[in-house]
Amino acid sequence: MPDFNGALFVKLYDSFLKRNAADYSYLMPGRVLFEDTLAIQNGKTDAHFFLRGDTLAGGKLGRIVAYAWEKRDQLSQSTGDASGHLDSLFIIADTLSATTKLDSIPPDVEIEINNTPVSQFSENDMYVDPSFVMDFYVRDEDSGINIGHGAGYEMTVQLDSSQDNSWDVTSDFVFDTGTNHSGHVGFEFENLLPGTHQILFSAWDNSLNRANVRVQVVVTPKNMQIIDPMTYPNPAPGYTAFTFSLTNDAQVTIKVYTVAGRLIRTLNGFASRGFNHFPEEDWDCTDEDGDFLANGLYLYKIIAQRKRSFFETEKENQRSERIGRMIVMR
Ligand SMILES: [Ca+2]
Repeated sequence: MPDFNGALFVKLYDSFLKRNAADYSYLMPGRVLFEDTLAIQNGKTDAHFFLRGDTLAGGKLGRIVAYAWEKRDQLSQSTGDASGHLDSLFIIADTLSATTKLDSIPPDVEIEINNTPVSQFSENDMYVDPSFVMDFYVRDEDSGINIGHGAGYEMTVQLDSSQDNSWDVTSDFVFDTGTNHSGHVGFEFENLLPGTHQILFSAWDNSLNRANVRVQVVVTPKNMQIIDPMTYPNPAPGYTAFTFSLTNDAQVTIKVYTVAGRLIRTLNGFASRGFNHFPEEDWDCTDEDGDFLANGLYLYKIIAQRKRSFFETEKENQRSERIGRMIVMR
């Protein structure tokens, strides 16, 4: 049909293999060698793909199935969908052919987290909520991306180098239309524990070169908390520091008051998730005018405002305050 324009889904299977059991024989279906959605222009399409001969079962019972649908606009009349299949394909590895270019370069992988390319934010910004989506865009110029070589050559996502947290995503991989050289796969992480996580994505090309791409993310809990606020030393002999732990990296403000409630000093800075000694070089117990505080009891308030992750807008539960007492005794 020369006026047919649309798309063709095509799937090629390796040959059925005859297996013999004790008193009967049966046919094992062949695995998928190639699968793609191709653009049809004026009734024609073509596909090129790469298979390694030594991974083929081979035989006389290969199959190809195809389904075509038309790209319709509302004004033109549809010529309808079409489907077809071909059995008994002869599948054989051409081991004599040496025309294939040697490919020793693994696929190139680009990663997005919640639709933002990882390359677009600095390492300090790799903060994510406990649930997030990653997309892996894979490209291989020479031999194309491998989705059909079976055990040992899967496309995988692995969390924290754990075999128990390794997922085969090969069947979710989608080629870009009309090529087996590029495509992408998405993966959703749900409710990861707060803290640092390593994510490893692996993909093979058809010459069996493997790309391993690692990303480190820091999962932050939703609620900002200040834990165990204290001063040390206390009483302060003329210097002291505020110590506390945080559930998230935060902008920190510490306000020091007299017992009558008069604000006499404000300290600002950043503090990290985990234990903090603030300020790093201690505070010399001076007020805003640079005068030493008189001996006695003081109150302080620590305010931590969570550093927002790259993706989120300001939320109420990202701020926490704690009040404490300290004594100056020189
Ligand atoms: Ca390659």
